[in-house]
Amino acid sequence: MSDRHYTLFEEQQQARGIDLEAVKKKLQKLQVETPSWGFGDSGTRFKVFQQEGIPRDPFEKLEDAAQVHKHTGSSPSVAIHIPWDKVDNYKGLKAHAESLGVSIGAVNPNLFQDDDYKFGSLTNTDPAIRRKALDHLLECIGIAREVDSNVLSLWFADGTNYPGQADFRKRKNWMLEGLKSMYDELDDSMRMLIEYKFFEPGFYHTDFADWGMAFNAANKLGSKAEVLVDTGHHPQATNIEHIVAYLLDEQKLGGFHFNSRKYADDDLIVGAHDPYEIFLILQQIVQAEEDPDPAVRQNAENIAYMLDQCHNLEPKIPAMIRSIENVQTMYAKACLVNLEELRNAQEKQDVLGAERAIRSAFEADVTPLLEAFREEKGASVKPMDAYRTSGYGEKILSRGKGGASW
Ligand code: AOS
Ligand code: ZN
Ligand code: ZN
Ligand code: ZN
Repeated sequence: MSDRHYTLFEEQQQARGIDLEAVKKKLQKLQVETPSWGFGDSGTRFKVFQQEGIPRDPFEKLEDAAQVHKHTGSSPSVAIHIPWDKVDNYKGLKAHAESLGVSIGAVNPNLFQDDDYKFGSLTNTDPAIRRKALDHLLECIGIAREVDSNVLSLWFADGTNYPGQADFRKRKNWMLEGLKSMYDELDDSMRMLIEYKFFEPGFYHTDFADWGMAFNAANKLGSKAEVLVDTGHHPQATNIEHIVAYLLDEQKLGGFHFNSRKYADDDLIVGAHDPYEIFLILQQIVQAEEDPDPAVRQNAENIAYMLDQCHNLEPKIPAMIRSIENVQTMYAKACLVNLEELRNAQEKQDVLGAERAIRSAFEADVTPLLEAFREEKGASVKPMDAYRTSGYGEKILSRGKGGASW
């Protein structure tokens, strides 16, 4: 790329000891999955606003997701949710994805929208309901096989509202027992990611309330079970990058659900409210990618990055494009930290020097780098503009209102 902005940027980074070619190589490998449910209508408990042009079936969701990848170059797979994306022929769904230049990623079971699960799924006191929940998990393993996916993302709405409502310890053991039965059915290439969330829909307790509980279960299950960090699932002020570093060091960081939160599990556009937080999370991963320990490096390479967002007011496809761009931006910045400078400052206990090593990377304008990277990748240099002028947004209006919703 001969653009003078890029050349200038490259010189500036060289002077900071950063090799931009190496950064571009890392960017090439970045893959952030979009969620099929994020293309459907969604809302709050007060109202689901219907938008025009919403996909009417899982096939159209994949078509919309393919647009995001086409323009950003970094979202080649799509997570599906069963039964929201239930079809008669999963091989056909997989083929449709491939014809669009994407693939099917994580399979997400649904253990929260059936009346039977009112008082818990795998943690229900009724063994027949626990069995039903397990059967659904096993069904999802079968679907994963058909669509050639290696990831099962597990989120349990299981929890309670009042003290005394249920026996914490019994539920802990039922949960583990169910997960163990699922674990035993996984293929060798598969892994199950255990997501935690500190509240909601249970407001008094949730069975996987934090990373420690998910981590403990994953450890007991074995190497095919790992922790999924949803950035929206922590109390205010939680140091998520610390959790990330800890899990990487234990080789138990399975994946992410990226999104932004202000108050609760808001599922807003990642990087929209606190870009520094997502930068700091990704910076821990960049450090792990360069770790002397091959096991830590391997964990960092195998993280399943996913968005888990619902765009209630804004149009869905541009919101996904913006989100992927935000991750690209923050990852690029994270790669601009001079790790040697950081280490030296840490060794010397130079607090401000270390903090500057981190912050100076965040402050860089990486636009020239991202544009060069996308051009080389064959994506759109300016994804949002390219989508807007592509005519796709107008074309899908013929789908009308009343498309898929969660
Ligand atoms: C719920 O709060 C979680 O973030 C889940 O990951 C959930 O599975 C996802 O929103 C789709 O149901
Ligand atoms: Zn109120
Ligand atoms: Zn999530
Ligand atoms: Zn959530």
